[in-house]
This record gives sequence, C-alpha cells and structure tokens, in this order.
Amino acid sequence: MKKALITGIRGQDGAYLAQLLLEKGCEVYGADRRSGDSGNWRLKELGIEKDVKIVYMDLLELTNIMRVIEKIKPDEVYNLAAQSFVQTAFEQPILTSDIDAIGVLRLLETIRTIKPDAKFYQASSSEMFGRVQETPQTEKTPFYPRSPYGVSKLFGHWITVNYRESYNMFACSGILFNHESPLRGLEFVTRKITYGIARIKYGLRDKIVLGNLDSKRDWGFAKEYVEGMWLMLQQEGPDDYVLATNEAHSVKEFVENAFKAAEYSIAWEGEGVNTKCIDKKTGKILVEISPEFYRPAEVDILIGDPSKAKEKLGWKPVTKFADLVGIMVEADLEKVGMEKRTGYFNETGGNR
Ligand code: NAP
Ligand code: F7E
Repeated sequence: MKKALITGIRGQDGAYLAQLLLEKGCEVYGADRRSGDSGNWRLKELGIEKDVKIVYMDLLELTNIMRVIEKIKPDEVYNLAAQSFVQTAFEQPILTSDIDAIGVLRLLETIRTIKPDAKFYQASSSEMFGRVQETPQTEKTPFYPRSPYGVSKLFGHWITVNYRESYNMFACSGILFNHESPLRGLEFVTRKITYGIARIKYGLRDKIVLGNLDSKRDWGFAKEYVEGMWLMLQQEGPDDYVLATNEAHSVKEFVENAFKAAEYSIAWEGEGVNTKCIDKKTGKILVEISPEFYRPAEVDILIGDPSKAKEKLGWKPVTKFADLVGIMVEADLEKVGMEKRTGYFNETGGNR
C-alpha cells in the first residue's frame, strides 16, 4: 500500500486530494499544524475524517518535519500547506515567506536527507505570473509576481526545480490557476460571494462588501485539480504543469452569475468604489465596495493554457464557470438553510 503524506490537510485541496488518494487505495497521512484536536470540517463533510491518519507538522519547524518524514517514510509527499491568502501576505509578508518559500525548502531538504526516493508535489500558483508577460500563460511564460505570496511561491517553485535538477529527485511543480468549491475558505472572493448571498437569502445579512470587481481570474473546480496533482506523480519522470481552464471571468461576472443562481434579478449602479449592486425587486443594496478589500498591487487578469497537462497527463477541466458558481451557491444555500433551522453555525461555513 502506497503511503502518501499531504501537508495542508485542513485546507480545501487537502480534503479533496485525501479523498482521491483514499479512492486510489493509498494510506493517507494528513499533516495538520494544530496540536489541539478540534476535528476537520472539510474531511468530515467528505465523510473521510476517520480514514485519514493525522500527524502534527508545522512547515516552520524543521525538527518536526524531520520526525514526521522519518516516522512515515512516505512514497509521495504533496506539499499543499501555505499561508495562501494574498491579502494576508501583504500584512504578514515575513511569515508568509517563511511558510511558503523556506517551508518548501525545509521539506525538500528533509526528504533529500531521509527519503530521497519519495515523489514530491509542490503547490505552485498562477500568482507567480502576476503582471502577466504573455496571454495565455504556459509553463514557459516568464514570471512577474505582484505580492509577497507570489514571490514566496516563486521561490517554492524554483527550489523544487532545483532539487529535481541537483539531486535527481522526483519533484514536480503544479502551477495551478484559481480553483474553487463549496470547501473553499470564506476569505476568498468566490466563497465570500456565495456564502454571502445565501445569508442574504435567508435574511441573516443585508449585503456583501467587496473590493476590485474588475479583476479577472481563470476559475476551475478544485475536485478536478487534485486529480492533476496525483497524475503528475504517476508519470515516468518529474515535470512542471499548468492546470487551468483557459477562460477568464471578472469578479463582477461571478457576482452576476451567483445572484442569478440564487434567483435574484440585479442591476448595477455607479462606478469604481461607488459601484452598487441593487435588487431589482426590492431596490435594496446587495453589494457595496470598500477600499479595505483592494490590494496594494493587483493581479488584473490571469488565464492559463493547460495544453501540456492535456497532452502529457490526459488531464482536462470539465466543470464550466457558470456550473461551478451554481454548485457553490446551491451548497451554501443548503448550509445556511441548515444554520437558520438549527441556529447553529457549524464549521462547514468556514473555519475563520
Ligand atoms: P488553504 O485552504 O488555505 O489550505 C492551506 C492549509 O495550509 C491550511 O489548512 C493551513 O492550516 C495550512 N498551513 C498554513 N500554514 C502552515 C504551516 N506553517 N505549517 C503547516 N500547515 C500550514 O489552501 P488551498 O486552497 O487548499 O490551496 C492548497 C495549496 O495550493 C496552497 O499551497 C495554495 O497556496 C496553493 N494554491 C491554491 C490555489 C487555489 O486556487 N486554491 C491555486 C494555486 C495554488 P490552517 O487550517 O491551520 O490555517
Ligand atoms: O481574490 C478580488 C481580489 O482572494 C481573487 C488563492 O487561492 O488563487 C487565490 O488567490 C480576486 C482578486 O484569490 C474581494 O482583489 C475583490 O483580484 O479569491 P481571491 P486570489 O488572490 O486570486 C491563487 C491562484 C492562489 O494561489 C491563492 O492561494 O478577487 N476581490 N473583492 C476580492 N478578493 C477577496 N478575497 N475579497 C474581496 O472582497
């Protein structure tokens, strides 16, 4: 039985990847940085909480990483742990770099020393393209990160390439564009919108306050993207791959699609920070803008070309943008409906 270790088991991708690896017959170890046993709402929601073996590991602590790798001796390591919120990276740039950049090196160096034949997946990001140098972005597009998060992920990417080339390690970097789901954290814009709409619908909130509506992202469905991660480690040799849908949509389009899925008819008024989204039926303001949610440097548009992954891995995205929005709205309506009925805000709403 293959042993797989997933860092970031508490996150969106950690949960979907654990589910997939269990289906593939792996013994799945999930690394959680917490020492308390507060459960994991995402694993619970997927019904696999009892099937994943939890180990405690923080990417900031080298000796901790060494003990875990020594104990498990994994065949595959998926490094999904990160301070993954771009906005927070501007507030906590040093911590973000320690986790997202040096944390990758701590893990790679440990694997090289203790279990050099373990296959390694690094969760790289389209944020490394930042101020894009060509469109669509491929594995060969030059990088230009626009946040401490993007810069840190770029270090993680290159150190993964470097360990592959220097020590012949099976180390892959997956350059993944935004991928979302009902398991997405509430701080990210997609889930902030779908959860916010569900709360408006159930009368638990009046409106949603957002930042830049014009930025565009290439949004796919997370459950499909973890399949790409797994495929990368099943190839004959290690390589880097872009996973994306090759379609970009604005935050504003996301809002429009989400309200439509929740059966609202909306209209826009004003411009820039004065933009408002109005409920045509009641005249009430549903969305307002606050500069609080603008970033010091924005990534205006990302659009990825997954041709290499299609050709070499046989991977392709299936869920279309409007369907993804629909899946997320429906899931949040169900969760908030439950919350309203029981009066209990359970963790499936998010853990922050
Ligand atoms: P996520 O939901 O934020 O999960 C990341 C997990 O990392 C969190 O559960 C967090 O634990 C854990 N973590 C943070 N700091 C840690 C530390 N010092 N040591 C150990 N664990 C730590 O992120 P995701 O959306 O699943 O993304 C998975 C990975 O892919 C991340 O590396 C992200 O940067 C990258 N990525 C994501 C996307 C996307 O669109 N989702 C796209 C490209 C790349 P706590 O729960 O305890 O905070
Ligand atoms: O922002 C704009 C915001 O925080 C998307 C992470 O998984 O994907 C994610 O990073 C866009 C940005 O994701 C709000 O300015 C407007 O342009 O959902 P997000 P992200 O920054 O793209 C990449 C690939 C990763 O690797 C990251 O780990 O939406 N936006 N108004 C807003 N964003 C947020 N969060 N909140 C708002 O109110």
